[in-house]
Amino acid sequence: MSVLSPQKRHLLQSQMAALILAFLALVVAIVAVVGPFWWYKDGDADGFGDPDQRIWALWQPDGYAENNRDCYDGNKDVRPGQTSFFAEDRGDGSFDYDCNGESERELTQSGSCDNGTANQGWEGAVPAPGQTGSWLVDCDRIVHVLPPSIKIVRKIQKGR
Ligand SMILES: [Ca+2]
Ligand SMILES: [Ca+2]
Ligand SMILES: [Ca+2]
Repeated sequence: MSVLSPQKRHLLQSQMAALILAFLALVVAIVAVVGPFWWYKDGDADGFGDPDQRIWALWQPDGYAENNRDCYDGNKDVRPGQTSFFAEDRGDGSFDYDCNGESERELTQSGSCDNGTANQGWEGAVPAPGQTGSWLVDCDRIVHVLPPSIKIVRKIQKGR
């Protein structure tokens, strides 16, 4: 067994310290270039992750997304960019399907009957998403009866 001289031991320690510093610099460079290393749970597999459920990993784990933009991870129809409308709430009572923080309604116009010609739309107040209302579709002129009678149908308001 050989014993290192103090000079050789000092040189070896300096080389080890330089090696550790180089390794740490490499890790920092990889994180800066390759990132992100945070992954977000994508329980409904719509490609958008839950901001409240994240893990750290070098590679993307199964069931996780790179982004944290899913506002409701229990429904794959709820995601940023959704443009469809739905008659039922997304699962938590909300109709915010496109994750912009608001429930939009598909139909907002009011209906009217103008000299027997129907301008299609809701009769009365515009119902909330998921609620039904009376939708004016036609005005029937009936001889001797004024104002014209109104045909109405029930229609479900859809929201997103
Ligand atoms: Ca999701
Ligand atoms: Ca979703
Ligand atoms: Ca919305």
